[in-house]
Order: sequence, then structure tokens, then C-alpha cells
Amino acid sequence: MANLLAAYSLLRRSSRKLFDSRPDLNFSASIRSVNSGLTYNFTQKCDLSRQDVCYRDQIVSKHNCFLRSSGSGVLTFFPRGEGSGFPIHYRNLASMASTPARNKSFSMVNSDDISYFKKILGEKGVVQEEEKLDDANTDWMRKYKGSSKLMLQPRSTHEVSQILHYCNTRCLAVVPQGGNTGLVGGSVPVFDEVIVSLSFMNNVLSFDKVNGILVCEAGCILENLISFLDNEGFIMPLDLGAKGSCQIGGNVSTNAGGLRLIRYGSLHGSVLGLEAVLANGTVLDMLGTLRKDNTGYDLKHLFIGSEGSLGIVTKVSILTPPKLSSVNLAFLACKDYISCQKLLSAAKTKLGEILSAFEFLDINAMDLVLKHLDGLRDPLPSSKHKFYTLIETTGSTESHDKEKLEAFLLQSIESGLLTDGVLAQDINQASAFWRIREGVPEALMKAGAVYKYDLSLPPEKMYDLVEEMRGRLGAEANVVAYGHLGDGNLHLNISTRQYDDSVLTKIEPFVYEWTSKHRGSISAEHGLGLMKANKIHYSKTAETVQLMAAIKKLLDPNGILNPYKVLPTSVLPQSGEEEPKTEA
Ligand code: FAD
Ligand code: 2HG
Ligand code: ZN
Repeated sequence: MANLLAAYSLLRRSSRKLFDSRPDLNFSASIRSVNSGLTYNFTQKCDLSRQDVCYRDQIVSKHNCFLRSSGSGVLTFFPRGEGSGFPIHYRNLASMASTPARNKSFSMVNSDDISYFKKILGEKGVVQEEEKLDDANTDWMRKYKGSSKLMLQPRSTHEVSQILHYCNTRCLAVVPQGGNTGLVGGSVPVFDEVIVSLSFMNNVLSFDKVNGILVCEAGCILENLISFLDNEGFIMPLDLGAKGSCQIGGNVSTNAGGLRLIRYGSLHGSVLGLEAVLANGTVLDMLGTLRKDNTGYDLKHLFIGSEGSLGIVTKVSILTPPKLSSVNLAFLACKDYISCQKLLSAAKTKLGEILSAFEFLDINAMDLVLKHLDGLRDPLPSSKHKFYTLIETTGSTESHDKEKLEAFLLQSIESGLLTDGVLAQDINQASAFWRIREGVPEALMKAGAVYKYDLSLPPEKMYDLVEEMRGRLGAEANVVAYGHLGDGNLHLNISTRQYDDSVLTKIEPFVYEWTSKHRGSISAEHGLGLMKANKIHYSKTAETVQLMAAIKKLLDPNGILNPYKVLPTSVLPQSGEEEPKTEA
């Protein structure tokens, strides 16, 4: 606190307001950050009645009906559709050249199949109710919609194995589904695929407190794991806006990135082992808990990021970092994109090992959040800024971390990299700041139709694409940019009133060609799903894609697992295709 006050006076001398001290706020010591599962170092008492600023538990349940919040005393229901507040904007599938046709070699579910599934799973494990199926058939963006008549909810690996063995023999196509928060149309059926939901497989199996190794079932909701670990003094190495609904099996299957990748790396590093069931029902037990194991090919990596196309992940073993006691969050403004970049490299050098998040949003994203999400206010209201960044530090010594952060902020102000900023004074402010960044996808949904692109690009090139896109689209669309700047990951979102083919033709293939030309990736963290299955060649060579197809054929010769997704249909020839699907 003394350091903070010292910094206040220094900053006042610098004649730029960096801190918003807001003395009226009351917070209790050591409130768990619902964003990070970490403990912020705030010393006052919390008045939880201030729902406008209290974050995860209140906001998720109040403002984002799609995200089940799962902490204690919090909503667990998932009111999609009515009351969700999001308009429905299904894609016009008929107009999309790359729309697949149903593979005729797949069987249709019949009454014998239903009887078999009821026999192995019981009545509760076999879902045929229209309302539940409607939810499971529709993706988070309400953009992709399948027409499955059957969802199965196994409770054990053995049941998953029985399901897949049966489906493979009958040639019934399957879509594995976790929390259904995916953003590329991978988690819902394209046609009538059987949905296999992992939601009932949600047990923590063990936690090794000495080594920080968590073993759990695939259906555990990320936020529940964060809470579980918080009680044990640990954190999950990943965190994302969808934590209230997404499942660890879904996270692993998409190789989710999120807000902490800059600090804890990707799931290819944190996941120590997993169990997966192959298309023919074979259970692959690779659930190791060792940090080091060089016995042959490390096959778990095939399942990390393969989006349910090679097998169903049923269990995961993951290395979790210890919870550190000192967390700070700054919400900052920059006058231009080059300043954001320079700020990032300064943060890496000056904050070093305590840097735990570096996120950015541009003014279009900020305006959208403030317009569409209730209870949020601009943390820097005195003027508008073109760019905003969030910098979080996490460390073990409060005084040391504060000193480092404050020195870094002061230098950045003095060198002109920052034009304004505020340091979160308490958990509520920190949560409100995170809410602004994490709320962008939801605000976009409320604004209308959205074309979403999740790109890895050299950071110095990233914003050129945004500006070029604005030039192409003019007043037709709102081009919104935000993302994980610290990881070189741009979320380019193009918001329009409704989906329109003429807009799409101005965006694609331009966006993919531009990304490819700059040696970027057309999917940084969301995967390929249905949306980009036929676009993989923009980021991978023909030889690489052929090898992927060969692996797919080896593991899933009938192609029943998540068909039409991830790989182009051209490399996985299908027999007896029907006419392309059309939808009004
Ligand atoms: P689902 O959406 O159900 O499925 C995703 C894919 O994985 C599908 O192809 C599905 O078939 C497959 N799958 C699911 N479970 C299994 C399993 N057990 N075995 C095999 N395959 C399976 N993503 C990020 O990377 N970073 C972010 O910061 C981020 N933020 C988000 C914020 C919001 C508000 C939303 C809505 C989404 C965000 N996402 C983000 C995308 C999404 O949340 C992630 O991709 C997440 O990992 C998906 O998990 P899920 O359980 O919802 O999986
Ligand atoms: C995020 O970082 C998510 O907020 C979603 O990955 C990105 O909506 C998007 O484009
Ligand atoms: Zn993201």
C-alpha cells in the first residue's frame, strides 16, 4: 500500500492520471479472482450488493445466459433461445460454396439403435427431447445448426467405448460435444450425427498436491476445476471467457489458448496425459502423470487440438501451477497500435517472469462492449482512446511485484507509450476490467451478425489487416479487433446487421490469403471445425494435410468421428454423397 501511495504521488507529478482510487469500494481480503482463480491482494471489505461491478458469478448469470456459471450458489441452467437476448442469425448455408453434402454411407438412427443405447446407458443417458436437442444442435453463436435426433450422455469410459464400437459397426456418424462453446461450428452436428455429450463425466479423480497434478474426467467444467484447485492452493494453467461452460475435454480437444498462454504456455505443454476412445471403441490409456517420458511417439499430442476427429477424450491429466499471492491488473490506453506493440515488448523485458496476461482491444471493441453489456463503465472516461491493453502480473511477493509494475507504468507514461491508465484497486475493479475484455464476444453477438476470424500473425503486421479490412468494407460493417496480443493472436470480428453474401465475398478469401501471405495461421486457438475445414491449405502444406488425412483414416477408417470438420472433404473421399444441405 505504501508503494502504491508513493506511486500515486509520482504519477500525479507526471500530470497524467493513472490510478482511479475510488475510495468508496469495499472488499474483503483475499477474494478469489473469478477470472484467474488467483487471489488478488486487496485489503478492504467487499460489498457484494454492487452487482454492476462484481464480476463472474453475478455477471455470468445475469448478462451471459449462454455461459453456465458453476461456482457455489451460482446458476447452472443454460437458458438458450428465449431470454438469451441474442438474435438468431443462422448462416445461409445454401449460399456457401464449401457446404458439405451428407455422406450417404452413414446410417440413420433407428429404433433398434435407440433400444441398444437405452440398454447400455439407461433412459437418462439417451436424450430425445426436442428442447434439449435443439440446444445441443445449435452452437454458441447460433450460426451453425444440425438436426440430430439423438444425444447420448455416457457416464464412464466403458460406456463411451460401447457407444463408439456400436456406432462404428452401424456406421452412425458421431459428434463429440463438451460445453458447446466452440466458435468454428465443430461442436454441433452438420446433419443428423449422434451427439455424444461428455457432461456426465465430470469427476475429479485425483490431485497430487506435491507435484500439482490434476487427473479428471473430460466433462469437468473449467470453472469448477479452477474452484477446486483454488481450495488446494493451485490454479489451472488456462483461463478463458467461456470457463463457466467449457469443459476440460473440449479445451484439450481444441487446444484452447486463452488469457494465460503467455505465462503458462499451451496445453501441449501442460497436459501430461490423457485417455481417449477411438472410433472402434478401443480405449487408449495414455493417462500418464510423468513430467518426462520419452518412450516412443507421444501420441497424446494427436488428440490435443484434433477437435474430436480422431477420438473422444475421456480423461485428462494436467500440470497445474501453484496459486501465487500477488496479482495486479492494469487497464491502459495507447494512442496507436505501434505503442501497444512497444508496450508489449517493454512489458516482456521489464515485468519478465511476473507478466501473466497481455490483452488488447481497439476502440470499436470497447464501444461495442460499453453499448451492449449492462453494468459496465469505461474505466478511463475522461477521453476516448484508440487502443486499450490489459496487463496482469502474478507473483509471490506483493511489494516486489507492485514496485516492478509501477516503475514499468511510470516509464511507459514518460516515454509516451501510455496515454492513460488505471490500476485495479480491488477484486471488483479487476473483475470489471476483465469483464470488458472477456465480454467482447458476447457484445458482438448482441450487435447482430458476426464474421469471426482467429488469426496468428506477426504482431507488427496484425493491425494492417484490420485497417485494410475497414478499407474494403467501408460503412457496410463494423470491423472490430481485439485479442491476445502477447501471443500474436488477433480476433478479427466483422459485425453487420445480418449475414450477407456480398459482405462475405469481400472478406473471404481475402482474409485467408492475407494471413497466408504473411505466414500466419488461419486458426490461432479456436480450431478449424466446420467453418475452416476446407481452408486448412492456407496454413498447411499439401503434404502435411495428406499425412493428417492418413492418420485420420488409420484411426477412424469409416470417418464416423466429427465428419465434415477439420480436414477438407477432398482429402477424405466419401462415397454416395447426397445433395448439398440447404437451410432457409
Ligand atoms: P465444445 O465447443 O463442445 O467442442 C469443441 C470441439 O471439441 C468440437 O469439435 C468437439 O467435437 C470437440 N470436443 C469437445 N469435447 C470433446 C471430447 N471430450 N473429446 C473429443 N472431442 C471433444 N477459445 C480459446 O482458445 N481461447 C479463448 O480465450 C476463448 N474464449 C472464448 C470466449 C467465449 C465467450 C466463447 C463462447 C468461446 C471462447 N473460446 C475460446 C472458444 C471455446 O470456448 C474453446 O474452444 C473451448 O475449448 C471449447 O470447449 P467446449 O467444452 O465448449 O467444447
Ligand atoms: C476471446 O479471446 C475468445 O475472447 C473469443 O477467443 C474470440 O470471439 C472471438 O473472436
Ligand atoms: Zn481468444
